[in-house]
Amino acid sequence: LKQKGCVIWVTGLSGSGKSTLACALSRGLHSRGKLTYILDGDNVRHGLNSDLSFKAEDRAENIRRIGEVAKLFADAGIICIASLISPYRKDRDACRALMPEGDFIEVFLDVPLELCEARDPKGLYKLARSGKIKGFTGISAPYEPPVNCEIVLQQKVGDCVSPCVMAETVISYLEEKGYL
Ligand code: GGZ
Repeated sequence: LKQKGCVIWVTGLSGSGKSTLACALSRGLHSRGKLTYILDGDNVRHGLNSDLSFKAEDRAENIRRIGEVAKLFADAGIICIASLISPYRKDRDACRALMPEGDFIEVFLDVPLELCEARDPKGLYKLARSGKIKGFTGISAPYEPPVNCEIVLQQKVGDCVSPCVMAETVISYLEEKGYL
């Protein structure tokens, strides 16, 4: 097997486009003949992590488990894309520490809260503002942006950035680092 596995860790607010980027990235890598697997926080919370809530300790456990599973995929030579809010720096750093140097690539979807809230694809921000969801990231729970991550994908209000273009940025990075 020639493929070297790694973990691409996509972090950002709800509605920042993590799942969309993960899909576009996965498609781009498939078209280059690479095996990928997406671990999406929202999906994994329906199965493996269905016992976990959104309080800080449970988010930490959600992230820890996804980090461990992502490591297994990477060990198998697969490019594992983990997309979850992962709001706490220490939880993300703990996942990074599981991996060999260089094999954890953190991608920050840097999208202003006002843009995520304007999109509100599932109506969750509205519920959070009205107090119907407590401890919602960005509204009533913290989000700690990465300080030294590998890739920052910034969007500003009024920007129109296609997911494919963002995926290509990540793919170029992987090429440069010898993962493709
Ligand atoms: C943040 C919440 C919450 C609260 C439900 N805070 O945008 P979505 O809807 O589809 O994805 C979000 C998902 C967050 O799950 P993660 O596993 O990514 O979170 S974490 O990494 O913090 O463990 C959001 C929805 O669940 N959601 N309640 N209170 N997002």
